Amino acid sequence: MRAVEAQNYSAIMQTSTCFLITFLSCCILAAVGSCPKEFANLEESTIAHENIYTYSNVKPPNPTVGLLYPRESNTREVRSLDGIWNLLRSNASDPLQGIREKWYKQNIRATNHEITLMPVPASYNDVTVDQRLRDHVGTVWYERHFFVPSRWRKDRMRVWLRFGSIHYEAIVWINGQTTMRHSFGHLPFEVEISSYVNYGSENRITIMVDNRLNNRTIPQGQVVKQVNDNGFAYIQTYTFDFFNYAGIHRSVHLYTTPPTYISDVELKTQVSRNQIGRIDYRLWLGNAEVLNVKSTHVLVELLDKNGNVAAHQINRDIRNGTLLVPNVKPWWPYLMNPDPGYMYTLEFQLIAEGGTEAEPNNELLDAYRLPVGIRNLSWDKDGLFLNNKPLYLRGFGRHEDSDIRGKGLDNALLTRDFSLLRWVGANAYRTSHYPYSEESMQFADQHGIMIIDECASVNTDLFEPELLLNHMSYLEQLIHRDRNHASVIAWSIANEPRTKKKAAEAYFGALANYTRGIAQGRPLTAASNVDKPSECMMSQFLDIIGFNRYNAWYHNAGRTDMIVQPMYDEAKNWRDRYKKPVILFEYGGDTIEGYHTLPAFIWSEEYQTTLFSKHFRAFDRLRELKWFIGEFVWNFADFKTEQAFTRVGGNKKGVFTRNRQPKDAAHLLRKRYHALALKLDNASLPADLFDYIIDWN
Ligand code: BDP
Repeated sequence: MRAVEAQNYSAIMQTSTCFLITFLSCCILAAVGSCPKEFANLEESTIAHENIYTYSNVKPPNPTVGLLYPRESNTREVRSLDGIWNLLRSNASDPLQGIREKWYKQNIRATNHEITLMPVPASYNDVTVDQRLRDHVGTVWYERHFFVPSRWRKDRMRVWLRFGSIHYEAIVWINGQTTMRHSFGHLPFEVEISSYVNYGSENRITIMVDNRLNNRTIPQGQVVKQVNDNGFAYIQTYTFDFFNYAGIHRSVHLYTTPPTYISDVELKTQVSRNQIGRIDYRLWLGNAEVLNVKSTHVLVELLDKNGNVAAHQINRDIRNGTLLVPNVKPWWPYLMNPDPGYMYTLEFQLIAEGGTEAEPNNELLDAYRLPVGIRNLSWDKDGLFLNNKPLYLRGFGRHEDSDIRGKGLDNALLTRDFSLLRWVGANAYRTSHYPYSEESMQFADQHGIMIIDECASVNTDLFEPELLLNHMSYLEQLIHRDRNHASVIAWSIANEPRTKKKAAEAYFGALANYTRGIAQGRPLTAASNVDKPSECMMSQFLDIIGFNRYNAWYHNAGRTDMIVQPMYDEAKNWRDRYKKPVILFEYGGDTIEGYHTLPAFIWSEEYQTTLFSKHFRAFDRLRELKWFIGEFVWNFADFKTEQAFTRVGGNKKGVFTRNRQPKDAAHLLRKRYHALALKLDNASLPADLFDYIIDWN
């Protein structure tokens, strides 16, 4: 019954969405390029109720261009549009009401519907006390006004509008005109709005945000219609274990570029044994057609932490180059070197040459500067190496999650989290289960925290070709966004997809093949949760085998005497099957802070501590085998989930509470992580690691 209704609803939605797409496509095409690709001649056969596809007609997505993080320079201005916006919730049974009634054509207050003041960035769900907003399924509308100075037109500036991320689908209007559409959460998108804005006066931005998930979205979900006390309600169902927050989650920026500008930068770095750093760069230019290439050059300057020039170059090739850095200070992870996270600033200046040789009169066309860490990354069948040293990763799976803001970017929280990561001695985390903010990636670079960068494919099932296209596109946008971060050491292409299914094999074969081609010198990994490695249809395509395993929790709950041997055997089974480096991406157990039991009992602080300690024993036996390259606790902090009888106030597997205070296990983990740093990299221990007990001498 539920499934049938879900289909009906999705049919209605697809029809109305088709209408919407047709209506909008003409307006949008100019701004965002071509329409999504169709799948011609889909090859399909059905085996035992499971659709098996070959995917041979799925064409890879077009590469993303642009989207440099907005930074001020002497040719660019950046303004924040963060703050308080107006929010209007559409009727849940009529998500397209605002489109029909053209809410984007006027101030939304003129619609006479109830308006809520809403902070940006933030998830809208938990900010107010309105349950309808918390549990809303469908569209909401955001609106605010902003000024554009007339100076920008006078100076022939291009004006860009950039979103750090919106959940999920977003359509953006400026002064009532459609400018763009983007469908993935957790990723940035932008559009040039120079021809849409009124200079020297007020402008209006209206955004429709749709939080619905279906079989073809990343991640997947289903909307079902269910009878309730008032008739019926639409419910968003999903299998992933975190609350489906929605809204404008990251910052909104208005920024300018000159008419001819640096639109994109790609960096690859290396460190040679004789301490020479190498940066290979590629530049993309906007409006470069007007340039007289013969009389244009790029001035490249690398500044060290103190602002001194470490290397510089004048390059007549304005698209590619190599910069050599003598006596380089390589980027090192936290506790692998006394000065971890060393970041240079790399500046590109695009210069048009004028005047005469005797009296040159050069014009600066554009300047863009970005931080860069210089390091080597490599891997083989036995390990992962940074600056040629083997890595052992100690860290967490995490979530972007906090009280009230939900998944909204919060710099205070970010600062606290990195402070805790360093306190606990972690050197890595996985961005489970979606890309984290660009600001957090910058923090990771600066703190020397290594990142397994995961895309938003969680519990993927129903492996349709259109899903594959979206999945590829998602990874392409993620890799494009994060390729220049020294901290990124691997791409995770999925978490716990249903890889026992036969259909998963061709799907992940095609996905890994595509992703490897754009991987920018990083290995591919993913988190599998199948019991038997031989049954995983995905792991054969990966460079690093990742698995999640909950011994003494989902397996043998209450039995902390059933951890050491099973854990050892399971990791070994993965190794024996795939002959690749192996990492444990998740282990742990829910723990109520302040709940104590002796002897240890499930859900108590003692139980979490014992469970961890038993795992450490297994990890140490595994570490001796060299190919076991990391241990990640699930989870860094408690986080909100959907309402379920298995979750009391959310998932409580955090080592820290949702409010970022330590549980008992945090102190134990801290001792382990710092001890590992001492043992493996000779790091010094924090003075307060062990409390004084007695003078043993
Ligand atoms: C794992 C999932 C993770 C969940 C965790 C749990 O990867 O998202 O939160 O289980 O149940 O399987 O705590």
